[in-house]
Amino acid sequence: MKKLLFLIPLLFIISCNSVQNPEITLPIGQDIINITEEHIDEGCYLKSGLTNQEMLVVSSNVNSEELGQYEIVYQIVYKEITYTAKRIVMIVDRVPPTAALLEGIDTIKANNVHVDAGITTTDNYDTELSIEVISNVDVTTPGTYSIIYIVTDDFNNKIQLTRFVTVTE
Ligand SMILES: [Ca+2]
Ligand SMILES: [Ca+2]
Repeated sequence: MKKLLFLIPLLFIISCNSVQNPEITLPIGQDIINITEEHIDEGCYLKSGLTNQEMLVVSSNVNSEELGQYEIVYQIVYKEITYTAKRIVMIVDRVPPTAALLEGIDTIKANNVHVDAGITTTDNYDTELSIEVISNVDVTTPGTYSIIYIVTDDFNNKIQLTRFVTVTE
C-alpha cells in the first residue's frame, strides 16, 4: 500500500511533461485573395506550455501581382530542435471581364450582308480574353436573330452579351 502512494505523484509529473510538447499553431488567415489585394500574413507560432513564440519567416515568394500558388515558410529553433511550418497562399482572379457592344447596323434587308460590329472587352488581369460567338442569324429569312458573345478570362470568370439582328423583307 505504501508503495502505491509513492507512485501517484510521480505519474502526475510525467503526464504534465507530456502536455508541454511544443505545438505549432498556424492561425487561419485570408490565404485565398484576389489579384492585387494585399496578403496579410497571420504568422505562425510555437506553443510550449505557457510560452507562445512567433516563428520567423525564412522564405516567402508571395506575389499578389500574379496569379498562382505561393508558400510562406516559418521556422524556429526551440531547445535545439528546429521546427518548420508552411502556409499556402493562393492568388486568384474573381473579377469577371467587362464587355460592351460596338455599334453596328443590325437591321438589314433580306439577302444583304450583316456585318457583326463585335464587342470591346476589358479585364482586371487577363489581357487576352477568350470570346465565343454564337449566332443564329439567317439573312435569307426575315426575322429577329441573336448573336451571343461569351467572354471568359483565364480564371473562368464569364460575362455574356447579346446583339439582336433584324432581317426585314
Ligand atoms: Ca478577371
Ligand atoms: Ca487569357
